[in-house]
Amino acid sequence: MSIDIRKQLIKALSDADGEFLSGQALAEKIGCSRTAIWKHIEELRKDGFVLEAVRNKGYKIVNTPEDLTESEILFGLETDRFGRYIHFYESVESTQKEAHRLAYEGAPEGTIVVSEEQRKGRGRLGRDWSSLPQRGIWMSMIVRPDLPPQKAPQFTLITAVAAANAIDDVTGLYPEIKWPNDILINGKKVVGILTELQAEADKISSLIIGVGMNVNHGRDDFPESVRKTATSLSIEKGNQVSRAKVIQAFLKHFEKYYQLYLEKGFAPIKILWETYAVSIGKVIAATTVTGKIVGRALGITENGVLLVEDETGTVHEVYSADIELSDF
Ligand code: BT5
Repeated sequence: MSIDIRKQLIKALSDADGEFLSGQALAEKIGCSRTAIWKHIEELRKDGFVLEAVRNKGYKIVNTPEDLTESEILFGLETDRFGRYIHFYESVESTQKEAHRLAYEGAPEGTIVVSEEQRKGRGRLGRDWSSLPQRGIWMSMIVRPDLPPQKAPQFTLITAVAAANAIDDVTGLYPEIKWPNDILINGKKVVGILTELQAEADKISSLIIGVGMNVNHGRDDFPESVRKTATSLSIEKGNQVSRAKVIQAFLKHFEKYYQLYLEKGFAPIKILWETYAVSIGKVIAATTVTGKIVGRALGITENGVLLVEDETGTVHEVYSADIELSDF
């Protein structure tokens, strides 16, 4: 109940757009006592919100906290469902693991798990994902589309478009998507996406979509193994970037594109995806579990499958792979 008041309070203050709201007006809007409002305002202050309180006028939010908190993600969030249920941690092994557990327990669509740090962040095929405390966005999302499991890979592409769009909005940087799950800036990886599945027979029960985004890393923050290939928004931009703003923009775009996809299918997503795609038209080497295919990336199909034409003219359908851009 009290979490509810806090959420509604943040929403009311954020909707007020810098105008003062009186304790009485807030209490009436939320349906609680003025004492409860006062108590929650104090709690927000402890969380690092800067609030101005003026006699006879009421309260307004002047500044949001530097650290990432659940309240900061909620403050200014424009979505209906995505991010409305937040499980926030200081440290977890992997947000994917927590989200899987929550999904099994019946958590609703739109639930997100965010952690300041991951001790065992993971990439595809059991690879590691470096997730330093306070530097990045380490987040998993629960999505429950009424679709067969074969559609799951399309969600990696929907997520990539939403993440690229969010970066573009918040920083003005120019992100490029490398099929299937990387976002690059100036050729270096800034985002990795991991889409996992819980399915019953021929129906998706839930998708657990993990997004790892390097936001406020300095160059030396990265482990040696990825220092040359990874980058962060702040390295590229030259200043700190608000993680909460990027999460909010991402959730807004994801909700919008997901809705578009449910209504119109993958075709409009494909067009958006192509505007950000870096590898299309180029010669690439695709390493799959069954071997390596070298050829020109022709584009993606309506199902999000990559088409690669080798030198004999044979067109291969690539469902999952690591892609390298080559010069040959
Ligand atoms: C990915 O795998 O790119 C998917 C990464 C997904 C991470 C998110 S964070 C929230 C959620 N919880 C998790 O535990 N995971 C998800 P893949 O395409 O396999 O790339 C992994 C490779 O990227 C590694 O083998 C490294 O070479 C490189 N790498 C590791 N950490 C990196 C980082 N922080 N930035 C850039 N590259 C990194």
